Amino acid sequence: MNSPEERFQAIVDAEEKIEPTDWMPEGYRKTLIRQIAQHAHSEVIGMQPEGNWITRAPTLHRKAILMAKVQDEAGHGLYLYSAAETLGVKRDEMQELLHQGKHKYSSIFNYPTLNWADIGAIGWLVDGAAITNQVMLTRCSYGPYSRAMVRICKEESFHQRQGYELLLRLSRGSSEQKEMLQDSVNRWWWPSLMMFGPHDGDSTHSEQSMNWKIKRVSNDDLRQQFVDMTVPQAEYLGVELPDPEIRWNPDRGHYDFGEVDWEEFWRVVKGNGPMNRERVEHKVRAWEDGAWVREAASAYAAKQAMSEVA
Ligand code: BYC
Repeated sequence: MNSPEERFQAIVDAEEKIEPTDWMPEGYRKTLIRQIAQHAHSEVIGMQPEGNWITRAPTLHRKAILMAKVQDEAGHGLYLYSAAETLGVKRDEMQELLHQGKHKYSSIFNYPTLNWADIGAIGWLVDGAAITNQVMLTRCSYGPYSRAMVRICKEESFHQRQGYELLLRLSRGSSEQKEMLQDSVNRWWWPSLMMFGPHDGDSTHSEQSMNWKIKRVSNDDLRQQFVDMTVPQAEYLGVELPDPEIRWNPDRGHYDFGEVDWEEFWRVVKGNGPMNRERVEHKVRAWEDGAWVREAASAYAAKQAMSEVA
C-alpha cells in the first residue's frame, strides 16, 4: 500500500479525519470546496426569506426569536466559509462565483415566504430536512467540515423546534390561522423533499463522495428518513401533507410517498425558480452596500497589526 491515494483511502476507511495539511486527492479537495461553499451560500442566502418577516413578526417575542435565528444562519455561513478556506480557496473568490451564478446554493431558498406560517414551516420542514442531512455530515471524513457541523446541528435543532412550536400555536388558533398553516405546509412540503438532491441513480457525485466518506447516507435514504420522522409530527399538528400517496408500509417499515416533481427541481437548480434572480440580486446589493464595512474592518486590523509590531 504505497501510493498516496491508497494511504489516503486507508485513513478514510479507518474512520480517521483528514486535516487541512494532510495529503488529499485533488478531486476530494474540489468536491469539498464545491459542497462546503454551496452549503455556506445556502446559509447566507437562506437569511433572506426569513429576514423578510422580521419587521412583520406578530409579537416582540417572535421578532426577537426570528432575529436570533437569522443571525445564527449568518454564523453558520461564517463557520462554513472558514472550513472551505482551509482547502485553499478565498472567501472573496467564493462570493464572486456565487454572485456570477457559477456557485449553487440550496434550491429551497428560491421560494417566497408569503405568510407568517411560512416562518414556522421553514423551521419545522426546512431546518428539519437540513438537520437530517447535517447529522450525517458530522461524520464527514474532512475534520473542519465535520466539526463545524456538530455546532451547526445543535443550533438547527433549536431552530426546528421553534418552528414546530410556532405552528403548534397556529394549529390551536382561529380558523384563519389554521388555513394559513395548511397553505404554508402545502407550499413547503415538496421543496423540502427536494433539498436532499436527485434520486441516487441521478446523483452524479454520490458514489465517489460515499467512497471518500464525505457523504455517509444516500440522498434517497435521507429523504426517506425525513418523511418517516415528519409524518407523525404532521398528524400531531393536525395538518395534511399535500401527498395523497403517503401511507405506512408495514412490509418496508417506512412510509411510502409520491414522486417529487423533478422537472421543477432542475428548473430551480438551474436558476429559473420563483425567486432565484431576486435572491442573487439582493445578495450582490448587500455585498456592494457592505464594502465600506469590509474596508473599515481591514483598515482597523492593519492598524492593530502595526501597533503590535511597534
Ligand atoms: N439544491 O450529485 P448530487 C439551512 C445539485 S442551509 C441545489 O446528489 P451532492 C438553512 C448538486 O450540487 C443548509 N442544488 O450532489 C439556512 C449537483 O450539482 P453540481 C443547506 C442541488 O453534492 C437558512 C447536482 O445537483 N444544506 O439549513 O453529492 C434558513 C447533482 O446532485 C440540490 C446543505 O447545503 C439542491 N437541493 O449532494 C434555514 C447541505 N441537490 O454541484 C435553514 C450540504 C443537489 O455538480 N450539501 N444539487 O453542479 C449536501 O449535503 C449535498 O451537496 C447534497 C447534494 C445532498 C445537497
